[in-house]
Amino acid sequence: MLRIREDVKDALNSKKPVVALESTIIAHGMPYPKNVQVALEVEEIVRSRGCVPATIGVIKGETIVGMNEREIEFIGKEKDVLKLSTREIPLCTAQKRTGATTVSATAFIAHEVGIKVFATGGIGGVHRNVEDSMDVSRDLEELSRTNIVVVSSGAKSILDLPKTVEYLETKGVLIVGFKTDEFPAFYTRHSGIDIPEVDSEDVIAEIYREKERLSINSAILVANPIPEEHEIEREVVDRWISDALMECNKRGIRGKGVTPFLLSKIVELSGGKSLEANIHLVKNNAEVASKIALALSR
Ligand code: PSU
Ligand code: MN
Repeated sequence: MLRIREDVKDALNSKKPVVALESTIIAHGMPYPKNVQVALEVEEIVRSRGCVPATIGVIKGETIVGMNEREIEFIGKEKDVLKLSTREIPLCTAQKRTGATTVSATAFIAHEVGIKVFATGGIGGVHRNVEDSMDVSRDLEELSRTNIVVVSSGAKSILDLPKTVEYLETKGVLIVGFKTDEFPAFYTRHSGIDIPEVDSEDVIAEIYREKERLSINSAILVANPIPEEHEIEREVVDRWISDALMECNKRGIRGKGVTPFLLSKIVELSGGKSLEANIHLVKNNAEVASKIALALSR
């Protein structure tokens, strides 16, 4: 059971630009009602750039590509929403349940229907205590076998960023910095990790085409740093993160619960400051993703 919204279907048929958006950031990444408001504003940004937004999620067993306003409100408000990585899509649909799609599940579904560009906030990655937990996000594995462009502001330093970048290399995921030569660390523009820089959406479109010619079927991860004026100082972020991680360990939270717990704890510890930064970077990613989608449709 798959439903593609009419305007998304039309755009895909006529090779017009579409930008996929994930729903875990709505259901598990930001508090209600701000989450719904932001999701709708992000869609508006994509539209205003001449692209069609397609927010992806599962509602009562139906996989939806291009959720409408009512559905976005529902997934943002409802308490009993599963967090879906790719493997849990059938678990959710078979039982007619509601689930929000993470980067892995969104990329998978978007690619299935022919969408080439996907905007998000941050991707999952290798967790800091990976030696003990073996916690490596499914996002990385899915990006290694999905031919799609993902625009994100890097990954949060709740993760081990050097290991995350190494893992992506091992798995053959090309990372390019959009007007930066450093992998961005979500709230901050800098991580000290070098990546190749590209300076325009046209170059990214060309890289995508070259990759298709070579039949390399992995993702391009476009690392787009948070705009300078919304960046938060490194020391401040580090404090929130280490406090949040400590609380997470103390409560014995593991597995899928870790990322949502840390995100909401950081919002709490920062008095909402982290949320504001998060919103700005997501919007900025939607803009860049729209430009890339346009370049790919030319
Ligand atoms: N990082 C963020 N915000 C998010 C997520 C990650 O800064 O909302 C979400 C994304 O949906 C991502 C998922 O795909 O968390 C990764 O979860 P996990 O670490 O359990 O793989
Ligand atoms: Mn995990």
